Amino acid sequence: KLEAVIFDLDGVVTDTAHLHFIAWRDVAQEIGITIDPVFNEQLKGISRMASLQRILQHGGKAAHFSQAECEALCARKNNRYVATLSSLTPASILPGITDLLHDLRARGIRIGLASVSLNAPIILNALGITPLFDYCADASRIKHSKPDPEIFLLACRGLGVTAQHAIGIEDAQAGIQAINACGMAAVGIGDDLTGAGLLLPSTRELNWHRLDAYWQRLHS
Ligand code: G16
Ligand code: MG
Repeated sequence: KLEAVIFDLDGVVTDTAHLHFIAWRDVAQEIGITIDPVFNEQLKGISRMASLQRILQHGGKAAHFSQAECEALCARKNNRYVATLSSLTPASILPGITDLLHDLRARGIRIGLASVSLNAPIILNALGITPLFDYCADASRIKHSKPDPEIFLLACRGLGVTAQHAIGIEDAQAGIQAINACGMAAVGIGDDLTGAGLLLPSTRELNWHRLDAYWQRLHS
């Protein structure tokens, strides 16, 4: 029986990926590294410090910055990013998500959030949907970002469900890997993801009926 649905935040509930990209692009530019939207795909679901490490590597500057300098660069990126979050309103929720959240609640299916973003609580508040989530995994409590399953397992534990009774929804390849690694059923949002049992081009196609049909198909 399906007991819970666990959502990724960035790219599934709202499109903060673009805001992360703008902030990283500007900080990278200041240290002489250029990043583009294709490279940005690799930063989805990856923690702040891990993102910086990938950017430095990409620019061939991995050994150029001390730990303290890296922390300062992360702080600079986060300040820029957080400043852009004030643009988020309930209208920033991706299509289909609000209806799905209400349909899940009406059916008694528990709702969780598995975002490695330390800013997730601010974002849910800005979107006005904090009360719709039964449990949000606290990103400050995990050691490994996606593709490690840690954040999804933490969400399952917080919801009081086992991974075998839950569906995870992700837009990043690292996120799909994390869902599969804990034995949950994976729903992918996007067109070039591998390993998702159900792949939908956008959240517009995401609804209770499709999730239910997917679950029935897996368990028949
Ligand atoms: C999100 C984004 C990542 C970002 C991470 C950490 O993960 O996809 O690009 O680096 O959060 O965010 P912050 O710097 O706000 O702590 P997720 O798990 O929501 O896809
Ligand atoms: Mg995402």
